[in-house]
Amino acid sequence: MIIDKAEVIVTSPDRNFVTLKLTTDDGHTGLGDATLNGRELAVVSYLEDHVVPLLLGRDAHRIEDTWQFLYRSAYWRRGPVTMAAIAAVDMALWDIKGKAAGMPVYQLLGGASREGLLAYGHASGKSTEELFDSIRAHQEQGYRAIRVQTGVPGLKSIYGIASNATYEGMEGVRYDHEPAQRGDLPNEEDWDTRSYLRHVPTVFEAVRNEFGPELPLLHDAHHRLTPIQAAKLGQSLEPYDLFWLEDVTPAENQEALRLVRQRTTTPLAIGEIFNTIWDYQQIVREQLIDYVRSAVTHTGGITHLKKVLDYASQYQIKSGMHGPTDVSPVGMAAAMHLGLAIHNFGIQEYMQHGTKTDQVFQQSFTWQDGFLHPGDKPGLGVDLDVDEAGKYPYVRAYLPYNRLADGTVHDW
Ligand code: GCO
Ligand code: MG
Repeated sequence: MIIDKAEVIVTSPDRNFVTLKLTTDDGHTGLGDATLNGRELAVVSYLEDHVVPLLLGRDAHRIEDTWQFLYRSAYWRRGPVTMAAIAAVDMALWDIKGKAAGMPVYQLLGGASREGLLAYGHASGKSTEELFDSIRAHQEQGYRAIRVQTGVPGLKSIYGIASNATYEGMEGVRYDHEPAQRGDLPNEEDWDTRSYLRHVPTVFEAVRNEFGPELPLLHDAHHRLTPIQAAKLGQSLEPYDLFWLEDVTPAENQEALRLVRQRTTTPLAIGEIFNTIWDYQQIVREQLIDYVRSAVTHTGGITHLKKVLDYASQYQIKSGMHGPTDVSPVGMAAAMHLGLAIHNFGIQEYMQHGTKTDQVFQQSFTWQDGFLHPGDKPGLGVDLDVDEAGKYPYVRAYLPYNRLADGTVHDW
């Protein structure tokens, strides 16, 4: 089973997606997600200019060997561009192997460890009233776990708030951060940590009073706090029993989480911008986190993320794979197969793709009563309609960024 064709397909149905399609000499095809939000074309070039020539003529069955070859032969290791490109190759090879075996990928990973994957969605509102409506709309959609983000008094715009509050069926809801502004330069947002730290606990108090103690609630601080501020937030949220508090400090400094950990029992999740097992080395060994947030797409594919999660499992740390709409349906399918197979699954983030995206990518997963399942089609279970994809050319898009009141750039 020799790889004899490798194509990189860029399409922008509701937002940009980069997909690698591999074809073997015996006619099997495999898809891999290589989407890196806001820097998509860097991965396209990495794949087309540097990886595709290395793939042609290789045995498609040799997944581990291909991974090690691409990783080690580059010499310049790691980083989001490299690891997204390797991830796409890895996913496409698992897809091919599944199709060749006539089995869904989760069977090749050891079979199902559960019936379905508990998933959480993103509720948000500028006001408490809007937030409550959004939580109810998510519950009607079947979500049994909900991330809560709100506006902060005095701030104009803030990460994670839907800019269009039409919640019925959630069709048309757009979050500030997705898709990144299309065809434009990045939006500038504002930030004030003290107002945020004062406001957020009052929101969670209101949500608990309205929705009761059972509903699993999550919150994302999006890398904005210092360790001491993060510790303070974790403490102030303890009465509201969060499922997790995400990305409290910037991801570069693993040690920052020590101080946070020593001072709060609020569970911590981190890792959506990590790309290798080495980014997790210290925080897993020292048990500084509870959930691994990496996406299959940004962490070297199924092969590598499985190693991260197996390592984490020794410390009772669970998965909480990243699943925003900038992970394509192919990347989401890979996450679902991996999540179904591993023992230490925690929760899956699930934001629904738009209708145009669903027309480009035909998917076999199911979403029922708050649980996802990748389906039983051989491989990953996703097909890409190339003609449909061709209708939507790439649109340059940036994520927003932050400045403090005095003009200083702050973590977004
Ligand atoms: C999340 C993330 C996303 C990121 C986005 C950037 O928890 O889902 O924080 O919303 O901001 O993936 O491209
Ligand atoms: Mg996040």
